[in-house]
Amino acid sequence: MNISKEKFKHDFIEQLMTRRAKSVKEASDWDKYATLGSLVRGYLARNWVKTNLKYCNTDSKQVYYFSMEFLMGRLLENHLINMNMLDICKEGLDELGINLEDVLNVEKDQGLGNGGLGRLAACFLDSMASIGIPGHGCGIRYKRGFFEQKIIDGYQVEMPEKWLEEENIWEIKHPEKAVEVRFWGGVKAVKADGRLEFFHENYEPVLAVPYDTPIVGFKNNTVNTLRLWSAEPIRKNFDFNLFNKGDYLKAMEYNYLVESISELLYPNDSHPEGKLLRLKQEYFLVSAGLQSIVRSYKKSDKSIKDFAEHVAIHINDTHPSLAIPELMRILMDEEKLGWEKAWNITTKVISYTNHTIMSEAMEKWPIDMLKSLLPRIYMIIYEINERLCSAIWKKYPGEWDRVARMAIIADGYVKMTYLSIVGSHSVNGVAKIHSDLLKDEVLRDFAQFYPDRFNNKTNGITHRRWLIQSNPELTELISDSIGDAWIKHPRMLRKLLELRTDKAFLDRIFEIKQNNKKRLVDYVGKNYSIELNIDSIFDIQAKRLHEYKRQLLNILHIMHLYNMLIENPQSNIHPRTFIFGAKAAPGYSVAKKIIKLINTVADKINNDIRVKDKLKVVFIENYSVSLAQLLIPAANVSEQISTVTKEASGTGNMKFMMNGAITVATLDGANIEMLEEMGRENIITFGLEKDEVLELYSNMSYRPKDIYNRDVRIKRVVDQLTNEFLPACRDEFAEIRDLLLMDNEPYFILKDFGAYLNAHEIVETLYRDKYSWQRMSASNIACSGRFSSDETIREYSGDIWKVKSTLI
Ligand code: 26Q
Repeated sequence: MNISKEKFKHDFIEQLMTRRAKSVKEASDWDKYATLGSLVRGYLARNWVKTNLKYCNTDSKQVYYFSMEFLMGRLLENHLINMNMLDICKEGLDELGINLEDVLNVEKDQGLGNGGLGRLAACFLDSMASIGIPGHGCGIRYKRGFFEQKIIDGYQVEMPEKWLEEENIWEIKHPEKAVEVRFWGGVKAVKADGRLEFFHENYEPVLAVPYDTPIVGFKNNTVNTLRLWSAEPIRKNFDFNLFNKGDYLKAMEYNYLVESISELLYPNDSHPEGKLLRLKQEYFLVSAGLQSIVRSYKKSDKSIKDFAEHVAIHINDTHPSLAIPELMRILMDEEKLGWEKAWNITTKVISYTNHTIMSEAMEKWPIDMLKSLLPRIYMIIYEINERLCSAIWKKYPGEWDRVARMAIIADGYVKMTYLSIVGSHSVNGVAKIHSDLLKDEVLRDFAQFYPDRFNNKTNGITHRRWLIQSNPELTELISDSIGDAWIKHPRMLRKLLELRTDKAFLDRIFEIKQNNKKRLVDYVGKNYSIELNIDSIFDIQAKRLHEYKRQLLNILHIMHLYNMLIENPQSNIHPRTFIFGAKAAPGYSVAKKIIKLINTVADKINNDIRVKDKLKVVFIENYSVSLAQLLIPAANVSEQISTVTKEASGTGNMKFMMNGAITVATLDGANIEMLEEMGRENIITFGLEKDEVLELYSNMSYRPKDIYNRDVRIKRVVDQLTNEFLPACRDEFAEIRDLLLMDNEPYFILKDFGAYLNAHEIVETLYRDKYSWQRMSASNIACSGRFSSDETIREYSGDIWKVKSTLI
C-alpha cells in the first residue's frame, strides 16, 4: 500500500468517528483496534476484488486447501506487514498518542486448530498468497475454537473459548452464497434412459453459510480467500413444515442440532473418537466446499469434463476425505457423468497429506453410523471398495490376506486413510523419514499397489510470521547485515554464514536474544509472579502434550538436575530456566497427569531457596499462536525429543531454529533434515535411531526395569514419583511410574534417559563458551531458509497441484 502518514492519520480519525462515534481521546483499545482493522480491511478490499477478477480473467487453475483446522492466530499485524504499512501505521498512531502494540494485543487469536496440522494450514495460506498461487482455504467457522487452558492447583482445566464474542472484523458473511447440505434419509434408485439414477430422499437439510477472510500476500497485491462455513437451520420450507404441523419442539430441536455442527472444534489430536457430530462436521465441510467450487466453476462456460484441468483440491489429513465420494456424487448424480469419467476426474483433482503414522490416530468410522447419516455417500464408498478389491485380486490373484488388509470397508469400519489413498493421485508424508516409514512400513501394501502415488513434502513455516513478525530486531539485524533480498528468497539467509566469525555480529545476536528473553521475563513476572534470571539458559518445550513427545523425559531430567544440586550445592552448573507450554486433550488422562507432574515439580523447585539462583521451572498456561510468538524468540534451547518414528515432522522445531535456538533433538521428523541443512556441529542429537526403534518394536525386547535397576540416577527419579519427595498424594503419580517400568514401554523414556543427560551436559559446556554458542545460533538462523513454507508450497504447486504462480 502506498499511503502517506498524513492520509493514514486522517483516515484513522475519520473511521474512528464514523464507526465508533468517538474521538481519539475517548476511544478504548478495542475501539482503536476495530477502527484500525476496518481501515486495513478497506485498504485491502480493492486488491481482493482485483485478485479474484485476475484469476477469473486469466482462467488460472485454482487450488482449494480443505482442512478441518486453520490455526491463524492474530491477523492485524500480519496484514500490516504484508501490505507494507507497519511503519506508517506505527508512526502515525504514535503521533496520535496511541501505542500500536497495545492495539495489536487487543486482537483475540483465531484459534481454530489443535496444533501442528492446523498451523501448517495457516502457514500454507500465507505462502500461497505470498508467492502468487491462486490457493484458498476451506474450513469450518467454529463458534468455539480450541479450548482455553487454565492451570488450577497444578491440574489442567478446560474453559470454553469465545473468539466470536466480540465482532470478528476480518470476516465477510455471504448469505447469498449459501448451499444446502443433506443428512440422513434414504436413497431411491430410478431407471432412466437405461441408466440408474439415485435420489436422496427424506433427508434433513442444513444451510451452510460462508464467511470469507482475506489472506494478504507479502507486498504483491494478491489477496486470496479463507472461506469458513457456518451451519444454520434452513428457514425456508423445512422448519415451517414442522411449525405448521404444530411440532414446535421438533422444530426447536432441529435448530439446535443444526447449530451444533459448527459449534466447536474437537480438541483431540491423536485419538480420533468415533463421534457422530464430528462425522457430521467433516461431511458438512466437504459438501459445502465442493458445491460452492462446482457452482463457481460452472459460471464460466467450461465443461465439467475439464474440471480437473482447472481445479486442485488438497485434503489436510483424512478429515476431509469424504470429499472423494462427495465429488463422485456431484459428478454422477448432479452432472450426470458415468462412473469411469467421474472417477477419473475425482482422482485427478484430489491429493492427500498424511500427518501421522500412529495407527491409533488413523481415522475410521463405524459402518452403521456412516451408512445411516450419509446413505448415498456410503453407497459410493461401497462401490469404490468393490472396485479396489477386485483390482487387488486381479494384480495379486489368490492373495486373500492382501485384499483383507487393504479393503476400505472391513472389520465393521470404513477406513479413511485407505479411502484417501485410493481416491487421490498423490499421497505425501511431511518429512523424509515420515514419508519413508509410510512407504516402507505402515502403508507398504498401498505403496506397492500405487508406486507412483507416494511422495514426500517436508513441512515448512512462514518466515513472515515466525521471524519478521515475532522477532523484528533480529529481522533488522539480518537486513542490515546482508540486505533484505532474503525476505523474498529465504535461502539467502545462508549469507549469514560468512558472519559466523564476526564478533560484533555475534554480540548483536546475543543482545537481541537477551531483549527477547526480557519480554518473556516480564510476562512471567506479571502473570505468575515468578522471577526469572535473564542470564540463565532458557530451555523451552512448547507443543501439544503427548506421551510420544516425551515431556516426561524432560521433567525427569529436571528432577535429576535438582537432585544433583541438592546433593552437591557447590556444583557449578550454569543457571537454567525450563519452560513448558502444552495443552492435553481433555480425555487423555495420562497427558493430564504429566501436566500435574510438571507443575508439582515446578512448585517444589521454585520454592526451594537452595536452588534459587540455579533452577526454575515454568509452565505457561494456554499455549497458543500468540504465546508461541513470545516464547520462541526467547529460547536458547529448543526441546525436540520425540520417540523416533513418532513425530511425523514437527514445525515448532523449525520456528525455534529460525530464531537462533539450539535444538536438543532425536533423529525424528524434520529434525533430521534440519541436521542435514546445518551440519551436526550445530545441533545436539541423542538417543535411539530409527532402525533400533523398529528392531525393539519387532522383537519386543525392551525391559525398562533392567535399566531402572542398573542406573541409580534413574532409580532415584523414578522412585521420587511415589515416595514423599513430591508434595502430592501418594499414588498421584503411581500410574506414571508403572508406565515407565512396563515391559516394552513404547516411548523408550528410560532407555533414552542417559543419552539425554549427556546431551544436556553438552548444552551446558557449549553455552559457557559464549562465542561458540553464538556461532551455532547464527548458523541455525542462516540455515533455516530452506524451511520456509514458500519452498514447500512451490513443491506442492509444481509436483502435485500443477499450478503456476500468477505473479509477473
Ligand atoms: C481426528 C478425528 C476426530 C477428532 C480429531 C482428529 C484429529 C485432529 C487433529 C486428529 C489429528 C489432528 C492433528 C494432528 C497433527 O497436528 N499432526 C501434526 O501435524 C504436523 C503438520 O504436518 C506435524 O508437523 C506433526 O508432526 C504432527 O504431529
